[in-house]
Amino acid sequence: MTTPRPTLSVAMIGHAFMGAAHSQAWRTAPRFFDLPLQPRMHLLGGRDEQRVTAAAETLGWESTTTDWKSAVERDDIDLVDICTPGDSHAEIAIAALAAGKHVLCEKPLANTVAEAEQMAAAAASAAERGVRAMVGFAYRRVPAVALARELVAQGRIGTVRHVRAQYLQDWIVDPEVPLSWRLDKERAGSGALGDIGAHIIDLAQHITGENIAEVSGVLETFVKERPVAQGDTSGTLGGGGGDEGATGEKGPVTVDDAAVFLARFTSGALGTFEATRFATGRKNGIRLEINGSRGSLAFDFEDMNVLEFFDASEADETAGFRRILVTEPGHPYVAAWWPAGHGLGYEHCFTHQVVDLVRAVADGVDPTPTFADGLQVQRVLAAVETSSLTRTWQETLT
Ligand code: SOE
Repeated sequence: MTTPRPTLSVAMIGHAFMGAAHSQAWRTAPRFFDLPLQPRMHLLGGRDEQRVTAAAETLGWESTTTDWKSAVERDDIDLVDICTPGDSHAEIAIAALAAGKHVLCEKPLANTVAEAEQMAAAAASAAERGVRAMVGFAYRRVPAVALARELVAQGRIGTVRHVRAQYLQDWIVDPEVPLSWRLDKERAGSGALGDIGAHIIDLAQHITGENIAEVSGVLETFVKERPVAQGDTSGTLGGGGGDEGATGEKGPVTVDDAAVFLARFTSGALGTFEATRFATGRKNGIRLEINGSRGSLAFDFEDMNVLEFFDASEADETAGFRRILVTEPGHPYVAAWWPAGHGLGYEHCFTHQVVDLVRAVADGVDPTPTFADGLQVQRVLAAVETSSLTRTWQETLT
């Protein structure tokens, strides 16, 4: 009979696409990884009682609430998982941290730098009380991405010279796709820039271990108004999955459809970044290529179990980008899953995120990415927006 592990009682606020991905992770993590704490999917928060009750049944949560403010104060909650649009991240996270609850907050951390600064300060203060906070840049936990970071840190590609990063989607190419929260600046803070550009900013900084110091960018909104959907559009990506139907009216798109920017890293390395929802045919194409003085790495999320590696020390006759199938038990996270060659998927990033969060809470250390990491990404986002408005280079560090 094994000794029962202490419980980590979780309240998750929000139950759309990210809520479903996080719920899968809370269900699965303790079944595939040896965790020091036993997550309890105790409370699911939402705005509509009928919807949150149905979601709790589907996603596996014990109870529900439509009042997140009281939820974060409850003694039977240890951790708050925030899966709501960006306009509520700051108020929920700051209240939860003040109440002594650990926090996992979806990306981007906030809708503004000011909010992100308040959140990072609240997290730093809470850490002094042993309360932990993580921002959910889950793609860091793709085994191939974790391997890339290890290889850069080992010096296998030498000094980083170039980072080429793209995040390509096409879910709103059709102008008839209705308005949803991701297309509303008040709710989302920005469009492709913050929603998917945040991911490649974080990945570039995480893999290289270097921060972006200055940027020059341009934002564009190709389709400036869209049908207004009736009912809830918080379903999966793009608002589908809700009960939206067109009302016949049109409303303004208040965010960018695409962001393209240049970056200079603190080391002097140069970056080119593209985040767009108009890459027709690309569904979730997260592509990074990092060129160094002794080699290169390349990754594409649409082929997510592979990392390409060019070792410049190899003789010309045999040199070339080799495809590393990142499914060996010695690769990050893989030993908990399947035999070599069977591969992992999108949902495994979120499971790995929960594993690392639970272990950090149990070990009494700050999980990464921290809210300070999230603030750095927020500064890059804001600098790109300012650069696009002023047509000037903008610094990103404090
Ligand atoms: C929409 O673009 C989205 O759902 C992002 O918000 C997620 O962070 C990304 O993982 C998938 O695409």
